Amino acid sequence: MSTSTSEAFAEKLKKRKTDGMISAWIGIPDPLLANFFAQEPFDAVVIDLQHGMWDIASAATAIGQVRLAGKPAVARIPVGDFASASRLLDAGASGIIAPMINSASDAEQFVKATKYLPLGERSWGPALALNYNGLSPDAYLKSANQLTVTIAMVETRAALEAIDEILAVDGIDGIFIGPSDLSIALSDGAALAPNSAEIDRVMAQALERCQHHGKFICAFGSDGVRAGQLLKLGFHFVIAGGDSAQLRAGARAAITTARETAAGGSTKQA
Ligand code: 3PY
Ligand code: MG
Repeated sequence: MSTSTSEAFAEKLKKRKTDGMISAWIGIPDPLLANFFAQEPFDAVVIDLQHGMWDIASAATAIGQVRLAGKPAVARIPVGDFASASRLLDAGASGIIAPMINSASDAEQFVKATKYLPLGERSWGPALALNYNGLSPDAYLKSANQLTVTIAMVETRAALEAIDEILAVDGIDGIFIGPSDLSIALSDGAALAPNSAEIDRVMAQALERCQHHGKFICAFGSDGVRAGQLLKLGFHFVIAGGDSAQLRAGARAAITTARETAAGGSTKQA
């Protein structure tokens, strides 16, 4: 169940053999919420430790809840918190997203924490990961670098300038565009415009650089429409809004339907 799905996930992304994955994105720090989102037809669930309010123990439990639901779990770490990156892999995450990777040197530090030798210097201790994937310690040591993905966020001017160097780092499997921070960076702090034409242009250029380097590309989409546009562009892994937005939209839709039905308008089931 969860084992093969979670392990196949990294392989599919690395080979870019996917029609485009859509992942949940969970910031509300409740492992059971992660389990509920994993029941929906998402291809993965991201646990966001950067802007979400997770601590490491609740995030580890959430990863278990996602795997219990048969889905791969990915974790986004806080800026520069590479120590947590290896702990979250130990807890069974199939991938780590690191924000604000601005140079080849940042990317190398990130790889050090997430890949075993010879690619990096990940330290040994994958107790929960072994419980979920059923591999022997030796088999896990030999395969973990392939079975997990190390994803660098590109969301600053410096990162855009260094994108080829970041993509060239052995062990960086793909990049993730953060359109909100990128829009703030490109406007020198004047605007939050993650869906602007300028961001679209940068997204297309980043996709082209990833194709050149044979690596995959992911991005945050604020809703389903934006996620669909990114998939159409050729992105391999996208977000269709975070948990709080999706929960509130669902609640709003139910209230609107109830009011319309009570008023004798639409009787359509939600
Ligand atoms: C961004 O858009 O900056 C992100 O980091 C997505 O959450
Ligand atoms: Mg960001």
